[in-house]
Amino acid sequence: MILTKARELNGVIRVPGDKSISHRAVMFGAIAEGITTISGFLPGEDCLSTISCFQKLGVAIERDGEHVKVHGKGLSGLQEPKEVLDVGNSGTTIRLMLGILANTSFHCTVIGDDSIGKRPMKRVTEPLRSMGARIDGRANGQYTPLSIRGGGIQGVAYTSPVASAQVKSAVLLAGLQAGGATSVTEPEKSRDHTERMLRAFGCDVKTDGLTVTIEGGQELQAAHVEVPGDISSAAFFLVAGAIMPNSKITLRKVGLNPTRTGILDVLKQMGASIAIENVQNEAFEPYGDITVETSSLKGVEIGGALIPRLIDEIPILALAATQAEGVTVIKDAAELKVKETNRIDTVVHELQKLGARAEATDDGMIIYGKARLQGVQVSSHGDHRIGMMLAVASCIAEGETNLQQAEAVAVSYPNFFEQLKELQQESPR
Ligand code: SPQ
Repeated sequence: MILTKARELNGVIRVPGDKSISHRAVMFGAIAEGITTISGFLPGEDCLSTISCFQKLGVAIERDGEHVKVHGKGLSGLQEPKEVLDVGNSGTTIRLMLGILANTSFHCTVIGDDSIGKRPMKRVTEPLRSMGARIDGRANGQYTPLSIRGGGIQGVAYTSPVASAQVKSAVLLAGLQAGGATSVTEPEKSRDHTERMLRAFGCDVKTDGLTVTIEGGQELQAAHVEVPGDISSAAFFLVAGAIMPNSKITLRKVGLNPTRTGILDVLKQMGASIAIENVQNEAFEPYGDITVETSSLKGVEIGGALIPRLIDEIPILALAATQAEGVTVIKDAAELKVKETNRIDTVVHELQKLGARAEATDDGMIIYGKARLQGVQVSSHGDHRIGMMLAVASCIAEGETNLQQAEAVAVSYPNFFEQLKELQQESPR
């Protein structure tokens, strides 16, 4: 895809539904009693993989655009699939689904694309095995293909070495079906969509600091889920609006769950002009409208407990750092190495191609501002977030940027390029 430098970005848009919440709404609806309805569902490839896997497990799911109806089967109603369960590119689908399958008496084989084949699965297969699930797979259950036959699982008190919502959720979803209580303790707090949604489906889930506990044997009751906009998708336009001249962008109904809003904290600290309005707190996930305007940014240090609150936004924050005065240091983010790509290496490599000064470190990166970017051939490497970061970079880069594997953005943001174009065509403010 050939992208050219933009003059300014102006307008009001609604970003698509939150990916993490969309996945969970389908999965929890599938194992609940009754019919779950979802509005604002993200029709991205990852969430469509979740629908397809649960359909293969015998769940009737109807979708009309962003509206989804899930005919719940209850906790013990899933059926042995006749085909392999293919999660495509989605880490959330495979890890949470393994937790759900940990107590089924039947057999399943789970696969994904090349990227999924490189992502570590022991972080979930190990605790699930310790609960009694029988899981096998390549490299002793570290990589796909995985095969699972659950049944007879017992609660566990699990201390996770990583702050990961996928690990926490997999163990809690198994715990829901296990004998006794299950608790998960993490080193830092990861996103808490699973805990919030389980409560919305009628479950008792206790949170005490970094430990979450659930009693086995609870039934989920179908619910209506309204999915707010995805702050991880909004992040691309938040940075675009801040680094582009003469720009003002408003993003409507964006999820503001505090475990996800690290991007807002950091952009404000960098000096970005950001206003949040119309905040709604009654739903189980808060949301509001965010407006960003052209800003002068300065470098910052990002690490510690902030990292899980913005882990998926680091690629686009790195681009913001190339346009900030001074140095930005990102540390404690080794988890970036096991995402859709090694996001430390791909971000640094692609930004360097565009003329930025960036260095990879063991657990993050160092970026020196302020750089004048020059359009060249770049690649998403099949990683949706790298693709969108590079598309935003093309708006400020001189000349033409040739983005390879642009189609990867459909994983989480199918109408990204349309909205980017829309904002370029709005009349100046
Ligand atoms: O689903 P997947 O492929 O893992 O997607 C990513 C992303 O960038 O969209 C990570 F690559 O988001 C994860 C996120 O990094 C989604 C997620 C969730 O919904 O629970 C949690 C985070 O991963 P983790 O490993 O920290 O739990």
